[in-house]
Amino acid sequence: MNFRERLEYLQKEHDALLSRKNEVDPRWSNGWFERYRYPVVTAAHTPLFWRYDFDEHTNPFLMERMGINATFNVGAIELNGKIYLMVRVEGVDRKSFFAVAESESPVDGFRFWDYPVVMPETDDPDTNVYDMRLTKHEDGWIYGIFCTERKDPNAPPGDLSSAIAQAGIARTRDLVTWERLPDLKTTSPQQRNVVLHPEFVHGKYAFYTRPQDSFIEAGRGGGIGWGLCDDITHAVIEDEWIIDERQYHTIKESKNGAGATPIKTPAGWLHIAHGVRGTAAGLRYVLYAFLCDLHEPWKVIARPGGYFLAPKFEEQVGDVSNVVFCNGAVAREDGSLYIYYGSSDTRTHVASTSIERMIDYVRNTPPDGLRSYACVEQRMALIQKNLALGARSDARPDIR
Ligand code: M1P
Repeated sequence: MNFRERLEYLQKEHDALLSRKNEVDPRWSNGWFERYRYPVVTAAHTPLFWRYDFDEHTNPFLMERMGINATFNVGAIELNGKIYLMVRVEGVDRKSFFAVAESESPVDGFRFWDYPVVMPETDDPDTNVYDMRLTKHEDGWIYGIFCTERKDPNAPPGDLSSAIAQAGIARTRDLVTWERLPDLKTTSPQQRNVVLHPEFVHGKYAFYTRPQDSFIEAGRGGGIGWGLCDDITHAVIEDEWIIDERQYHTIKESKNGAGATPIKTPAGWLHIAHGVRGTAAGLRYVLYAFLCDLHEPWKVIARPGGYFLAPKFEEQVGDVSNVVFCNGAVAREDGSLYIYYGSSDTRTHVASTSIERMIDYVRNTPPDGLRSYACVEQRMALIQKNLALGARSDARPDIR
Protein backbone atom coordinates (compact mmCIF):
# COMPACT_ATOMS: atom_id res chain seq x y z
CA MET A 1 0.00 0.00 0.00
CA ASN A 2 1.37 3.39 -0.90
CA PHE A 3 0.94 6.47 1.30
CA ARG A 4 -2.36 7.53 -0.30
CA GLU A 5 -3.85 4.04 -0.20
CA ARG A 6 -2.85 3.54 3.41
CA LEU A 7 -4.30 6.90 4.42
CA GLU A 8 -7.59 6.06 2.69
CA TYR A 9 -7.66 2.66 4.38
CA LEU A 10 -7.02 4.16 7.84
CA GLN A 11 -9.70 6.80 7.33
CA LYS A 12 -12.26 4.25 6.14
CA GLU A 13 -11.64 2.02 9.17
CA HIS A 14 -11.83 4.99 11.51
CA ASP A 15 -15.11 6.23 10.00
CA ALA A 16 -16.60 2.74 10.26
CA LEU A 17 -15.64 2.56 13.95
CA LEU A 18 -17.08 5.98 14.76
CA SER A 19 -20.37 5.30 13.01
CA ARG A 20 -20.83 1.75 14.37
CA LYS A 21 -24.18 1.37 16.11
CA ASN A 22 -24.15 -0.12 19.57
CA GLU A 23 -26.62 -2.71 20.79
CA VAL A 24 -27.61 -4.31 24.06
CA ASP A 25 -25.33 -7.27 24.81
CA PRO A 26 -27.55 -10.38 24.77
CA ARG A 27 -25.00 -12.27 26.89
CA TRP A 28 -26.00 -10.23 29.94
CA SER A 29 -29.32 -9.97 31.75
CA ASN A 30 -30.00 -9.30 35.42
CA GLY A 31 -33.17 -7.27 35.05
CA TRP A 32 -31.93 -3.96 36.23
CA PHE A 33 -29.17 -2.78 33.89
CA GLU A 34 -28.10 -3.52 30.36
CA ARG A 35 -24.58 -3.96 29.12
CA TYR A 36 -23.67 -3.03 25.55
CA ARG A 37 -21.86 -5.11 22.97
CA TYR A 38 -19.20 -2.52 22.13
CA PRO A 39 -17.17 -0.11 24.24
CA VAL A 40 -18.26 3.51 23.68
CA VAL A 41 -14.70 4.83 23.52
CA THR A 42 -11.43 3.03 22.75
CA ALA A 43 -7.93 4.24 21.87
CA ALA A 44 -8.89 3.71 18.21
CA HIS A 45 -11.65 6.33 18.58
CA THR A 46 -9.08 9.12 19.01
CA PRO A 47 -8.61 11.16 15.83
CA LEU A 48 -6.05 9.79 13.41
CA PHE A 49 -4.45 13.26 13.28
CA TRP A 50 -3.59 12.96 16.99
CA ARG A 51 -1.48 9.94 16.20
CA TYR A 52 -0.17 10.11 12.63
CA ASP A 53 1.86 12.72 10.82
CA PHE A 54 -0.09 13.16 7.59
CA ASP A 55 2.80 14.82 5.75
CA GLU A 56 4.18 12.42 3.15
CA HIS A 57 7.58 14.16 3.19
CA THR A 58 8.14 13.83 6.92
CA ASN A 59 6.30 10.51 7.32
CA PRO A 60 6.66 8.55 4.04
CA PHE A 61 5.65 5.24 5.68
CA LEU A 62 2.58 6.83 7.28
CA MET A 63 3.64 5.54 10.67
CA GLU A 64 1.88 6.26 13.92
CA ARG A 65 4.11 8.91 15.49
CA MET A 66 2.43 9.41 18.86
CA GLY A 67 0.35 6.39 19.82
CA ILE A 68 -2.56 6.36 22.25
CA ASN A 69 -2.55 3.50 24.74
CA ALA A 70 -5.97 3.73 26.41
CA THR A 71 -9.13 5.80 26.85
CA PHE A 72 -10.93 5.10 30.11
CA ASN A 73 -12.36 6.41 33.42
CA VAL A 74 -14.50 9.18 31.95
CA GLY A 75 -16.31 12.03 33.65
CA ALA A 76 -19.74 12.59 32.06
CA ILE A 77 -22.22 15.41 31.72
CA GLU A 78 -25.30 16.23 29.64
CA LEU A 79 -25.47 19.77 28.23
CA ASN A 80 -28.21 20.94 25.87
CA GLY A 81 -29.26 17.36 25.16
CA LYS A 82 -25.80 16.11 24.19
CA ILE A 83 -23.58 13.77 26.18
CA TYR A 84 -20.02 14.89 26.82
CA LEU A 85 -17.43 12.47 28.15
CA MET A 86 -14.28 13.85 29.79
CA VAL A 87 -12.02 11.01 28.79
CA ARG A 88 -8.82 9.99 30.50
CA VAL A 89 -6.61 9.53 27.45
CA GLU A 90 -3.30 7.81 28.07
CA GLY A 91 -0.50 8.14 25.55
CA VAL A 92 2.00 5.36 24.94
CA ASP A 93 4.35 7.44 27.12
CA ARG A 94 2.09 6.62 30.12
CA LYS A 95 1.02 10.22 30.63
CA SER A 96 -2.71 10.81 30.90
CA PHE A 97 -4.54 13.92 29.77
CA PHE A 98 -8.15 14.93 29.32
CA ALA A 99 -10.12 15.13 26.10
CA VAL A 100 -13.80 15.60 25.36
CA ALA A 101 -15.79 13.12 23.26
CA GLU A 102 -19.37 14.06 22.43
CA SER A 103 -22.43 12.34 21.06
CA GLU A 104 -26.14 12.87 20.54
CA SER A 105 -26.63 9.32 21.76
CA PRO A 106 -25.62 8.01 25.18
CA VAL A 107 -24.50 4.63 23.83
CA ASP A 108 -22.63 5.22 20.57
CA GLY A 109 -21.34 7.79 18.09
CA PHE A 110 -18.78 9.42 20.42
CA ARG A 111 -16.35 11.68 18.58
CA PHE A 112 -13.39 13.53 20.07
CA TRP A 113 -13.04 17.27 19.70
CA ASP A 114 -10.06 18.30 17.57
CA TYR A 115 -7.88 19.29 20.52
CA PRO A 116 -7.48 17.74 23.96
CA VAL A 117 -8.07 19.85 27.07
CA VAL A 118 -5.16 22.11 27.94
CA MET A 119 -5.36 21.95 31.72
CA PRO A 120 -3.36 24.77 33.33
CA GLU A 121 -0.80 23.72 35.92
CA THR A 122 -0.37 25.08 39.43
CA ASP A 123 2.99 26.40 40.68
CA ASP A 124 3.83 22.77 41.45
CA PRO A 125 3.38 21.10 38.02
CA ASP A 126 1.46 17.81 37.86
CA THR A 127 3.32 14.80 36.49
CA ASN A 128 0.07 13.06 35.63
CA VAL A 129 -3.61 14.01 35.77
CA TYR A 130 -6.55 11.64 35.52
CA ASP A 131 -10.08 10.50 36.47
CA MET A 132 -12.01 13.76 36.30
CA ARG A 133 -15.43 14.01 37.93
CA LEU A 134 -17.59 16.71 36.35
CA THR A 135 -19.99 18.54 38.65
CA LYS A 136 -22.52 21.09 37.44
CA HIS A 137 -22.60 23.11 40.68
CA GLU A 138 -25.44 25.33 41.80
CA ASP A 139 -22.94 28.24 41.89
CA GLY A 140 -23.14 28.19 38.05
CA TRP A 141 -19.71 26.71 37.25
CA ILE A 142 -18.87 23.28 35.92
CA TYR A 143 -16.11 21.87 38.11
CA GLY A 144 -13.63 19.20 37.22
CA ILE A 145 -12.10 17.45 40.21
CA PHE A 146 -9.30 15.08 39.25
CA CYS A 147 -6.28 13.27 40.59
CA THR A 148 -3.00 15.10 40.27
CA GLU A 149 0.06 12.96 40.78
CA ARG A 150 3.59 14.15 41.48
CA LYS A 151 6.81 12.38 42.42
CA ASP A 152 7.29 12.21 46.19
CA PRO A 153 9.99 14.82 46.94
CA ASN A 154 10.96 12.85 50.06
CA ALA A 155 11.49 9.54 48.28
CA PRO A 156 14.96 8.12 49.00
CA PRO A 157 17.46 8.20 46.13
CA GLY A 158 16.77 5.37 43.71
CA ASP A 159 13.07 5.18 44.58
CA LEU A 160 11.48 6.28 41.34
CA SER A 161 7.98 5.05 42.16
CA SER A 162 6.88 6.85 45.31
CA ALA A 163 4.33 9.46 44.41
CA ILE A 164 1.83 11.82 45.99
CA ALA A 165 -1.79 11.94 44.88
CA GLN A 166 -3.94 14.99 45.57
CA ALA A 167 -7.23 16.38 44.27
CA GLY A 168 -6.83 18.95 41.50
CA ILE A 169 -9.65 21.47 41.07
CA ALA A 170 -10.53 23.37 37.90
CA ARG A 171 -13.65 25.08 36.59
CA THR A 172 -15.11 25.97 33.24
CA ARG A 173 -18.26 27.18 31.51
CA ASP A 174 -17.72 25.41 28.19
CA LEU A 175 -15.37 22.43 28.81
CA VAL A 176 -12.81 24.24 26.60
CA THR A 177 -11.31 26.97 28.77
CA TRP A 178 -10.37 25.93 32.27
CA GLU A 179 -9.45 27.99 35.31
CA ARG A 180 -7.18 25.98 37.53
CA LEU A 181 -7.66 26.52 41.27
CA PRO A 182 -5.30 25.45 44.04
CA ASP A 183 -5.43 21.75 44.91
CA LEU A 184 -7.68 20.63 47.74
CA LYS A 185 -6.01 20.63 51.15
CA THR A 186 -7.06 18.10 53.79
CA THR A 187 -5.40 16.58 56.83
CA SER A 188 -4.72 13.35 54.93
CA PRO A 189 -1.24 12.87 53.40
CA GLN A 190 -2.81 11.86 50.08
CA GLN A 191 -6.20 11.98 48.37
CA ARG A 192 -7.71 10.32 45.32
CA ASN A 193 -11.28 9.85 44.04
CA VAL A 194 -12.46 13.21 45.34
CA VAL A 195 -15.91 14.33 44.12
CA LEU A 196 -17.65 17.69 44.50
CA HIS A 197 -21.28 17.57 45.67
CA PRO A 198 -23.47 19.60 43.25
CA GLU A 199 -25.22 21.67 45.92
CA PHE A 200 -24.12 23.88 48.79
CA VAL A 201 -24.50 22.24 52.19
CA HIS A 202 -24.92 24.70 55.05
CA GLY A 203 -23.76 27.35 52.57
CA LYS A 204 -20.46 25.55 51.95
CA TYR A 205 -18.89 23.48 49.18
CA ALA A 206 -19.09 19.79 50.06
CA PHE A 207 -16.60 17.14 48.95
CA TYR A 208 -16.53 13.36 49.04
CA THR A 209 -12.94 12.40 49.73
CA ARG A 210 -10.81 9.26 49.91
CA PRO A 211 -8.04 9.80 52.44
CA GLN A 212 -5.08 7.48 51.99
CA ASP A 213 -1.75 6.96 53.72
CA SER A 214 0.30 6.29 50.61
CA PHE A 215 -0.05 6.43 46.85
CA ILE A 216 -1.51 2.92 46.55
CA GLU A 217 -2.64 1.87 50.04
CA ALA A 218 -5.56 3.47 51.80
CA GLY A 219 -3.91 2.45 55.11
CA ARG A 220 -5.60 4.29 57.95
CA GLY A 221 -7.84 6.04 55.41
CA GLY A 222 -11.07 4.36 56.42
CA GLY A 223 -13.15 4.73 53.27
CA ILE A 224 -15.16 7.41 51.50
CA GLY A 225 -14.95 10.65 53.48
CA TRP A 226 -16.96 13.86 53.62
CA GLY A 227 -15.91 17.43 54.34
CA LEU A 228 -17.01 21.02 53.85
CA CYS A 229 -15.06 24.06 52.76
CA ASP A 230 -15.90 27.76 52.68
CA ASP A 231 -13.99 28.88 49.63
CA ILE A 232 -13.46 26.71 46.59
CA THR A 233 -10.81 29.05 45.25
CA HIS A 234 -8.66 28.02 48.24
CA ALA A 235 -10.32 24.76 49.20
CA VAL A 236 -9.38 23.53 52.66
CA ILE A 237 -11.21 20.78 54.53
CA GLU A 238 -10.35 20.86 58.20
CA ASP A 239 -12.82 18.30 59.40
CA GLU A 240 -13.13 15.15 57.32
CA TRP A 241 -15.07 12.10 58.43
CA ILE A 242 -15.84 8.71 56.93
CA ILE A 243 -19.35 8.11 55.62
CA ASP A 244 -18.83 4.78 53.83
CA GLU A 245 -16.30 2.54 55.53
CA ARG A 246 -14.05 -0.12 54.16
CA GLN A 247 -14.82 -3.41 55.82
CA TYR A 248 -13.24 -6.80 56.34
CA HIS A 249 -14.35 -9.50 53.90
CA THR A 250 -16.43 -7.25 51.69
CA ILE A 251 -15.98 -5.99 48.15
CA LYS A 252 -14.37 -2.86 49.60
CA GLU A 253 -11.94 -4.43 52.02
CA SER A 254 -8.77 -2.88 50.55
CA LYS A 255 -10.10 0.41 49.20
CA ASN A 256 -13.18 2.19 47.99
CA GLY A 257 -13.83 5.53 46.39
CA ALA A 258 -16.69 7.77 45.35
CA GLY A 259 -17.36 7.51 41.63
CA ALA A 260 -19.83 9.46 39.56
CA THR A 261 -21.03 12.79 40.95
CA PRO A 262 -24.01 11.80 43.13
CA ILE A 263 -27.36 11.85 41.38
CA LYS A 264 -30.29 13.60 43.01
CA THR A 265 -33.40 11.39 43.08
CA PRO A 266 -36.67 11.74 45.02
CA ALA A 267 -35.44 8.96 47.32
CA GLY A 268 -32.01 10.44 48.06
CA TRP A 269 -28.56 11.01 46.57
CA LEU A 270 -27.59 8.00 44.53
CA HIS A 271 -23.90 7.06 44.55
CA ILE A 272 -22.03 4.76 42.21
CA ALA A 273 -18.68 3.97 43.78
CA HIS A 274 -15.90 1.45 43.40
CA GLY A 275 -14.73 -1.16 45.85
CA VAL A 276 -11.40 -2.99 45.81
CA ARG A 277 -10.32 -6.26 47.33
CA GLY A 278 -7.10 -8.23 47.16
CA THR A 279 -6.99 -11.65 45.48
CA ALA A 280 -4.20 -14.09 44.67
CA ALA A 281 -4.30 -12.57 41.17
CA GLY A 282 -4.02 -8.97 42.38
CA LEU A 283 -6.59 -6.30 43.13
CA ARG A 284 -10.18 -6.68 41.91
CA TYR A 285 -12.20 -3.49 41.31
CA VAL A 286 -16.00 -3.64 41.19
CA LEU A 287 -18.80 -1.05 41.23
CA TYR A 288 -21.31 -0.75 44.04
CA ALA A 289 -24.12 1.65 44.87
CA PHE A 290 -25.50 3.35 47.95
CA LEU A 291 -28.06 6.02 48.76
CA CYS A 292 -27.63 9.10 50.97
CA ASP A 293 -30.23 11.29 52.63
CA LEU A 294 -31.50 14.17 50.48
CA HIS A 295 -31.15 16.79 53.22
CA GLU A 296 -28.17 15.33 55.05
CA PRO A 297 -26.11 13.94 52.17
CA TRP A 298 -23.38 12.64 54.49
CA LYS A 299 -25.83 10.06 55.92
CA VAL A 300 -26.05 6.73 54.08
CA ILE A 301 -29.66 5.48 54.15
CA ALA A 302 -29.44 2.38 51.93
CA ARG A 303 -26.42 0.17 51.45
CA PRO A 304 -27.08 -2.90 49.29
CA GLY A 305 -24.58 -5.70 49.90
CA GLY A 306 -22.01 -6.71 47.32
CA TYR A 307 -21.34 -5.31 43.90
CA PHE A 308 -23.73 -4.45 41.13
CA LEU A 309 -21.24 -4.51 38.29
CA ALA A 310 -18.03 -6.54 38.13
CA PRO A 311 -15.66 -7.06 35.20
CA LYS A 312 -17.27 -9.47 32.73
CA PHE A 313 -16.39 -10.90 29.31
CA GLU A 314 -13.77 -8.75 27.49
CA GLU A 315 -13.85 -6.21 30.32
CA GLN A 316 -11.76 -8.55 32.46
CA VAL A 317 -8.55 -8.11 30.51
CA GLY A 318 -6.45 -5.05 29.82
CA ASP A 319 -3.51 -3.03 31.10
CA VAL A 320 -4.68 -3.50 34.69
CA SER A 321 -6.91 -6.56 34.46
CA ASN A 322 -9.97 -7.30 36.60
CA VAL A 323 -10.91 -3.63 37.03
CA VAL A 324 -14.12 -1.70 36.45
CA PHE A 325 -14.08 1.94 37.49
CA CYS A 326 -16.76 4.61 37.21
CA ASN A 327 -16.36 8.38 37.51
CA GLY A 328 -19.22 9.50 35.29
CA ALA A 329 -22.94 8.88 34.85
CA VAL A 330 -25.75 10.79 33.17
CA ALA A 331 -29.32 10.86 34.48
CA ARG A 332 -31.67 12.10 31.74
CA GLU A 333 -34.95 13.91 32.09
CA ASP A 334 -36.94 10.84 31.00
CA GLY A 335 -35.65 8.92 34.05
CA SER A 336 -33.04 6.91 32.16
CA LEU A 337 -29.57 6.56 33.62
CA TYR A 338 -26.34 5.87 31.75
CA ILE A 339 -23.37 4.68 33.76
CA TYR A 340 -20.00 5.02 32.03
CA TYR A 341 -17.25 2.74 33.25
CA GLY A 342 -13.68 1.98 32.35
CA SER A 343 -12.64 -1.64 32.06
CA SER A 344 -9.20 -2.87 33.06
CA ASP A 345 -7.75 0.64 32.65
CA THR A 346 -8.06 0.29 28.87
CA ARG A 347 -11.42 1.34 27.37
CA THR A 348 -14.85 2.77 28.27
CA HIS A 349 -18.24 1.06 28.32
CA VAL A 350 -21.78 2.13 29.15
CA ALA A 351 -24.48 0.41 31.17
CA SER A 352 -28.07 1.65 30.92
CA THR A 353 -30.77 1.53 33.53
CA SER A 354 -33.29 3.93 35.06
CA ILE A 355 -33.47 5.87 38.27
CA GLU A 356 -36.53 3.82 39.18
CA ARG A 357 -34.67 0.52 38.77
CA MET A 358 -31.62 1.83 40.64
CA ILE A 359 -33.71 2.99 43.56
CA ASP A 360 -35.50 -0.36 43.64
CA TYR A 361 -32.07 -2.04 43.63
CA VAL A 362 -30.54 0.02 46.45
CA ARG A 363 -33.62 -0.12 48.65
CA ASN A 364 -34.55 -3.77 48.22
CA THR A 365 -31.21 -5.52 48.09
CA PRO A 366 -30.24 -6.71 51.57
CA PRO A 367 -27.10 -5.22 53.09
CA ASP A 368 -23.97 -7.33 53.33
CA GLY A 369 -24.59 -9.89 56.10
CA LEU A 370 -20.84 -9.81 56.86
CA ARG A 371 -20.88 -13.53 57.88
CA SER A 372 -21.64 -16.63 55.84
CA TYR A 373 -24.35 -17.68 58.32
CA ALA A 374 -26.13 -14.32 58.09
CA CYS A 375 -25.87 -14.36 54.28
CA VAL A 376 -27.43 -17.86 54.18
CA GLU A 377 -30.26 -16.57 56.39
CA GLN A 378 -30.90 -13.74 53.93
CA ARG A 379 -30.98 -16.21 51.05
CA MET A 380 -33.21 -18.64 52.97
CA ALA A 381 -35.77 -15.86 53.39
CA LEU A 382 -35.79 -15.30 49.61
CA ILE A 383 -36.05 -19.03 48.85
CA GLN A 384 -38.90 -19.57 51.33
CA LYS A 385 -40.81 -16.64 49.89
CA ASN A 386 -40.39 -17.87 46.31
CA LEU A 387 -41.32 -21.48 47.12
CA ALA A 388 -44.41 -20.21 48.91
CA LEU A 389 -45.25 -18.30 45.73
CA GLY A 390 -45.06 -21.60 43.80
CA ALA A 391 -41.50 -21.44 42.41
CA ARG A 392 -40.66 -24.74 40.70
CA SER A 393 -37.94 -26.58 42.61
CA ASP A 394 -35.14 -28.22 40.62
CA ALA A 395 -34.33 -30.99 43.10
CA ARG A 396 -35.14 -31.93 46.69
CA PRO A 397 -32.93 -33.87 49.13
CA ASP A 398 -33.60 -37.59 48.90
CA ILE A 399 -30.66 -39.57 50.27
CA ARG A 400 -31.59 -42.89 51.90
O1 M1P B 1 -5.85 0.73 38.38
C1 M1P B 1 -7.14 0.73 38.93
C2 M1P B 1 -7.54 2.14 39.40
O2 M1P B 1 -6.62 2.55 40.42
C3 M1P B 1 -6.86 3.81 41.02
O3 M1P B 1 -8.00 3.78 41.82
P1 M1P B 1 -7.84 3.68 43.44
O4 M1P B 1 -7.23 4.96 43.86
O5 M1P B 1 -9.18 3.47 44.04
O6 M1P B 1 -6.93 2.51 43.67
C4 M1P B 1 -6.98 4.91 40.01
O7 M1P B 1 -5.70 5.24 39.55
C5 M1P B 1 -7.83 4.53 38.80
O8 M1P B 1 -7.57 5.45 37.77
C6 M1P B 1 -7.52 3.15 38.27
O9 M1P B 1 -8.51 2.78 37.32
